[in-house]
Amino acid sequence: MSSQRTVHKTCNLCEAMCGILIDVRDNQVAGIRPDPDDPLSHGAMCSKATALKEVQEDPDRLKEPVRRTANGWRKISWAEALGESAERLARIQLRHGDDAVASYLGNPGAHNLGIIMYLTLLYSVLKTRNRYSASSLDQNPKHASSLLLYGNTLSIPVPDLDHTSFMLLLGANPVVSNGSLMTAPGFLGRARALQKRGGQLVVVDPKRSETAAIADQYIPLRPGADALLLAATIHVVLDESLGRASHLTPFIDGVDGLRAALDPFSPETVQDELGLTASQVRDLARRFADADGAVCYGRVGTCMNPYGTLNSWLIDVLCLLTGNLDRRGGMLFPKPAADLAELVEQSGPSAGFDGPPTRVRGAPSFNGERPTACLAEEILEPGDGQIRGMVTVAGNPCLSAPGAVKLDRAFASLEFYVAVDFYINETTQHADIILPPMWSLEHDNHEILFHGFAIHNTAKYSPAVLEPDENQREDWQILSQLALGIAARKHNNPLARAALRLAPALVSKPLRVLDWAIRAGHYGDGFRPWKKGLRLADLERTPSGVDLGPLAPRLAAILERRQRRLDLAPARIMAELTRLREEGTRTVGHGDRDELLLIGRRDRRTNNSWLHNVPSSAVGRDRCTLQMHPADAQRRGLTDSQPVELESDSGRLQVRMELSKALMQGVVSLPHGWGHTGDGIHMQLASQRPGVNCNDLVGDRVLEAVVGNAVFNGVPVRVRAASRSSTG
Ligand SMILES: Nc1nc2c(c(=O)[nH]1)N[C@H]1C(S)=C(S)[C@@H](COP(=O)(O)OP(=O)(O)OC[C@H]3O[C@@H](n4cnc5c(=O)[nH]c(N)nc54)[C@H](O)[C@@H]3O)O[C@H]1N2
Ligand SMILES: Nc1nc2c(c(=O)[nH]1)N[C@H]1C(S)=C(S)[C@@H](COP(=O)(O)OP(=O)(O)OC[C@H]3O[C@@H](n4cnc5c(=O)[nH]c(N)nc54)[C@H](O)[C@@H]3O)O[C@H]1N2
Ligand code: SF4
Ligand SMILES: [Mo]
Repeated sequence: MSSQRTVHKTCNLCEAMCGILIDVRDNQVAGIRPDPDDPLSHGAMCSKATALKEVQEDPDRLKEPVRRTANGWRKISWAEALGESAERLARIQLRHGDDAVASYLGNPGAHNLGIIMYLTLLYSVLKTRNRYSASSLDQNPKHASSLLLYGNTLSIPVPDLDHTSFMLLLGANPVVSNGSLMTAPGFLGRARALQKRGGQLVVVDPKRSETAAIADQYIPLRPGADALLLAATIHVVLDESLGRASHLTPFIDGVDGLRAALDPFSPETVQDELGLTASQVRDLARRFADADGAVCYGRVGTCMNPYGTLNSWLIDVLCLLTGNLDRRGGMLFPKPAADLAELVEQSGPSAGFDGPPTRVRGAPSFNGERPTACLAEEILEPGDGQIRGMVTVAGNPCLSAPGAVKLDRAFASLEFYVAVDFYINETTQHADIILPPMWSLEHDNHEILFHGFAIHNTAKYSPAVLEPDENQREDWQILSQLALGIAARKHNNPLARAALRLAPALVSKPLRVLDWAIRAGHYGDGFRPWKKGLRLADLERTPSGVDLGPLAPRLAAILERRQRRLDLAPARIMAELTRLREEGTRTVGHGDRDELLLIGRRDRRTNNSWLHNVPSSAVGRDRCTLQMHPADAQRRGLTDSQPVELESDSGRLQVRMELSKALMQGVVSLPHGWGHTGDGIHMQLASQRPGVNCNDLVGDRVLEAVVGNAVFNGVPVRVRAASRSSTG
């Protein structure tokens, strides 16, 4: 590589997929700038992009495998690290059965083509039913709703943000998060453009969030009440015949069943519980139905919720009934160059809802995975199928998952644990061996998942920026070698040995496999060399990305191909509506007058739990504070900046107060991803500003009903002045 150059890259830190230009001098990052020519992001970039360089240069980042010993961490060779990890995991499985080893995949895995491709190999070797991931913390309800409606967990419609004239947004704060399951770089600019062309943004949230602050209308809603609001809104659409026929009408079944199930949810009936007047709901429904192109979008606030799947489903059905599904300006299905939804479909039917329930409490599994909120008990509870060995990849569940204290104890008790990660953090501190992969600047990539959720069709190749050290490995190399090593030990017979000797030669670089996926995809040549079609080489030749055009209606064709109809009265959803009628939305609270409901928040400079060790995020005011409305504070005699004690049924912690009128009364907010305490972690900057872990307060008992998603929001807490001023 020459000593001075500029590389076109896609930032992999969040789902927005901003195109960036990285100036490189002497194999170091000299600067990071937005790429104005990227056909998706058009020069959008946030300040967090700096962290790409900072993680690269972080002295705490591991580059070689380490082993935990009585005298601290010791560097070991890759051969030793991989060999011993394979040996120990295989031994546990041979002795105690396949389920005795679990895997957990964290959020950054979704951005890493190598992980997406080769984790499957590891899964196929481990054959364990104890598979867990961050998906059951944040988005399985949406995947479940898509499976119910469209027959594929990855067929998720996204807002046609650049053409819509009405956006109803629930439980998301894209001005800060930059969007999720909606890849829309530069959300703020796009929202302003929507308003400029006469459109409206309406935000429903317990907090006047940064997104609500720019909205045309802000509707404060108690945590967990979305299902009631959505049910009542659709009730109005059906009751007032506001629905619109569309090209999808011939595909719809079950409207009468839905109408009957929604009967108890008229705005007049639910208004007291909802906390909004019937006329507010009717007005919202009418404006949504009247708009020339409307989108309804809900994210983590609607998923991390006892009614997550129901919410996600009602959101799509509201769009469908008002003629806003699969139309310009409404919700549309992206058409990516390498279509993961179709690749997954071709590899066989999804495990969907059919997996066996969990061993200890019989919670549902979904899509071949068990709820991460059940992980701790599956490790701690003795018996057949108890987890004794663990592989984590790009995850930090001991901070990120509910019941964090218990999970920490569970991880500490494991017989053997190997982590694929480059930080020694709250979770990986418990590992016996850590296998650190290269950082994203050191390898090439293609955001195969998030192109599938993008609001404009593009395809981009993201090359390596810097030369790695000779001894570094990529995630896919680590995962494939670990998988083959385990297979060799589990299937120790001559035939398997011969096959496994050949196997490493068959393991291809992920980007080579991607080329096949692109050629087989919507824009490819279908492997007919005489036909012109998109290839990986075209992406490489167009460094800012290939523009594949705006999203366009395609659901009817998808449904025809899948021989599917749109069922508006599936049993699982009907059962949820019955539960909503019988139990209401106050399932999480105790009705204690002193109680407040805890919700989460995100901060511009961080990313979940793992960007607190870079200088740009470790500056400025304390961001791990408890936000509370001044009236709630006054009632308790609390003041700004005061240390308070926060207690839930699951735990207790001390934190500093921050008065904020943005919150509804009765609701308090604490960010997640903090709590970098203890001697075990090796993240110097993060340890200096540890904050507290809100998941010490979030218990693991309450689950979303259909898929067992974690319920982080609406947790009842009690707050009082701290007895001593020792806060996190
Ligand atoms: N209370 C509460 N809890 C929450 C949330 C909330 O809103 N409230 N949000 C939830 C959400 S949405 C999510 S997604 C989860 C996230 O939960 P997790 O995915 O479990 O945790 P992260 O904090 O994202 O940790 C990511 C880990 O991946 C490592 N990593 C980064 N890049 C790479 C890579 O390229 N390869 C490998 N192998 N490792 C890498 C980092 O070092 C870090 O250890 O947290 C959830 N927890
Ligand atoms: N800067 C930054 N960006 C991130 C991340 C980060 O940690 N930091 N994390 C990334 C990840 S993994 C994800 S999944 C996305 C998430 O992206 P978003 O879904 O946009 O998540 P949040 O920003 O947490 O916004 C959730 C909103 O839901 C509200 N809320 C809470 N409970 C309820 C409820 O019951 N009903 C309703 N209607 N609203 C509720 C909260 O007040 C908050 O405003 O962000 C990604 N981007
Ligand atoms: S918005 Fe997300 S993708 Fe864009 S620069 Fe910021 S962190 Fe990176
Ligand atoms: Mo997430």
